[in-house]
This record gives sequence, structure tokens and C-alpha cells, in this order.
Amino acid sequence: MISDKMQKALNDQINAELFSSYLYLSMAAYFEAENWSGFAAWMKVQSGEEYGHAMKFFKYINDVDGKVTLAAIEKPKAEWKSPQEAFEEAHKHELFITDCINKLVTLAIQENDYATNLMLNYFVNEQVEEVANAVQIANKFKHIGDNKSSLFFLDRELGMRVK
Ligand code: OFO
Repeated sequence: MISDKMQKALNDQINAELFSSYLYLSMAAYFEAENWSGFAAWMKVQSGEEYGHAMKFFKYINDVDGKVTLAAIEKPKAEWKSPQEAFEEAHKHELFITDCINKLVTLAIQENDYATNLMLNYFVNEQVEEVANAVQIANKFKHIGDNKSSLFFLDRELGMRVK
């Protein structure tokens, strides 16, 4: 039901999503160490969401009678110069993931794999949301600049994220 090429690409995406989860968890650890508990909480929620993305691919591969093969997850960066730098990196990372999803869609079309193409629609939409969230936060950091009290306020605001 699924070509070897498509299966390999979807397995690679599981790895990319797990790396996303690991990267955001590493950002959470950095924020915890710096006592930015709100930013840390936001990143932990995001990390969980990325794990969920990986599991959606995991389930789909099994649903189409394929085989999930897990690979080593790259070690994430552990230090950033500032909260702003970490969130800007998160934005850049989401643009990269969007590109990965777009490439998967291109492959599904080339392979005449309608089911995979349909399943990927969820991720095309999801990436619009992920990038929009990241841009919004990165812009808030730009507006804040060096204003410490606004930074504390943003930490509190992001800490309220529950899903
Ligand atoms: Fe899975 O969307 Fe972010 O990386």
C-alpha cells in the first residue's frame, strides 16, 4: 500500500518530529536553568505536541501496513544567548519543518499516493499554525527589546499555555 520511498520519507519525518520535541525540551531545560518558568512551560507543551506529531506518523505508517524504523535522534543545542535567540531559533526550525512537510507532499503526488497526500493535509495546516505562533512570539520579543518588565510579562503570558 505504501512505496519504500514514501515509507522511508515518513520514517525520516518521525525522526524530524522527535528531534523537534527534543530541541524544544532542551530549550525548556535552558529556560528552567535561567528561571524563566513561563518560557519553560511553553516549550514543554510544544515538546509534547511534537511528540504527538511523531506519533501521528507512527500510527499512519502502521495503518497502511508499513514498518516504522526508528533512528538515532541528533543531540540538540543546549545553550542560547537569550530567550529571544531561543524563540527565533524555534521560528527558524518551524520553517525548516514546513519545508520537510512540503517535500513529503511533493513525493506523495509523484508516487500517486493519495492516502498519504490526504494524511499530510493535516500537517500542511498544522505548519501554518506553528509558523504563525512562532512569528508572533518572535515579533513580541522584537517589540520588547531591552525592556525587562515586558520580558517578565511575556514570560507570564507564555506560561499560561496549556495546549
Ligand atoms: Fe511538528 O511541527 Fe513543529 O516541528
